[in-house]
Amino acid sequence: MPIIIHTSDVHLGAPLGWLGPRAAEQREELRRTLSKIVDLAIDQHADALVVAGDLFHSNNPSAATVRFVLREFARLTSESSASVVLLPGSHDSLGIESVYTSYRDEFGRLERVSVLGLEGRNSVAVEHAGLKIHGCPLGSQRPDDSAGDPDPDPAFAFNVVVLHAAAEESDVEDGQPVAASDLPGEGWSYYALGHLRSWHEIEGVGMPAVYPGSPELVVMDGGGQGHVARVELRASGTIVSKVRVGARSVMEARVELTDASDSFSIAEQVRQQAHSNPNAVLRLVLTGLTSAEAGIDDWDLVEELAAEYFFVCPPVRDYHVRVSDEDFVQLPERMVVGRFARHMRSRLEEAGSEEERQEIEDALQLGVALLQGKDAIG
Ligand SMILES: [Mn+2]
Repeated sequence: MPIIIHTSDVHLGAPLGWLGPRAAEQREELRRTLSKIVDLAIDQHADALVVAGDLFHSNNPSAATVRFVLREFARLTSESSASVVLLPGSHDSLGIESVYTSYRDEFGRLERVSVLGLEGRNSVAVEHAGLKIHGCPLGSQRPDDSAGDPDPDPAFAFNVVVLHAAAEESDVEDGQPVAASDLPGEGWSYYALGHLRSWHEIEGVGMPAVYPGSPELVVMDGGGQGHVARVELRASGTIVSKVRVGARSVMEARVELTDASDSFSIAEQVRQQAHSNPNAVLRLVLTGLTSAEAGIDDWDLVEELAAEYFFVCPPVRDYHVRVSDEDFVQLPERMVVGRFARHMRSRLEEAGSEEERQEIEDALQLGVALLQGKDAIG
């Protein structure tokens, strides 16, 4: 029975600047992940490795990154009978500037490695497995928009279609899964989808339709990344298993600041929610109310925790600054700090939006700290 390893959205060469000092290490991890996927395809005696778009983060990856990919695919095809089927995505889309066009000869020299959409190729036959893999390039990748959806080839026992797409109407940056009704019709054994960063299965298609998501962490979101799909095509039906290949995970801690006195005690609360883990990216959400005088220093908190996780993201500030009369007793009106605080409080009362309110609260807290001579900026 044919076996496919299906991945997408590897985003090799992504700058990953949001990871600050760990970015280079994570870029290396993305490469290591591709090697792990190749290892998996070899171990599983896969008939095909399908990449459903965005193997590269852009159409200008470094030459070293492209050479690495070519080397890994050469290793796969020499150590196994697998074919490699690549669909250009939205980041590495087809066109004159495409990485697949720039390195056309290099990809062309590799046996059993095909780029769908290049040179008019819209399907790849894996004869010994009775398998045909069809590409469905979208939008500008499609040479002729009226070309329509591909049709399964009845000469093959198994037909698989590869798509890189999200739902057209979506207010989420990453996109929503396509609707079952937007997928090409009947006769398919499997829909190999790409474009979403997290694992998604589409219901109601009749056959499995799966977004494996990025095999390793590239953006900060729900943490549904880190998997590939192992797809076994049987006459009785298609069986999909979710295989973990990613090294990093995402952890979230929500800390209530109301009774917290300093970053040390906040860090203690964080540790209770998210046990230290050198492979985890920690997302911190600070909630509750803090006094104008508390001067919670995000940076102190991040430093306090940094050594215990792969990376600690700058905290999401979901807290509010309390300006009760009790607090104002501490800030006498005859002093600049008192007048500043009162001025900011009246502005708070007039704030027109939540965003404006947040800004004034930040200014109030920072200003009070500065006027009291604290090293507020760190
Ligand atoms: Mn994409």
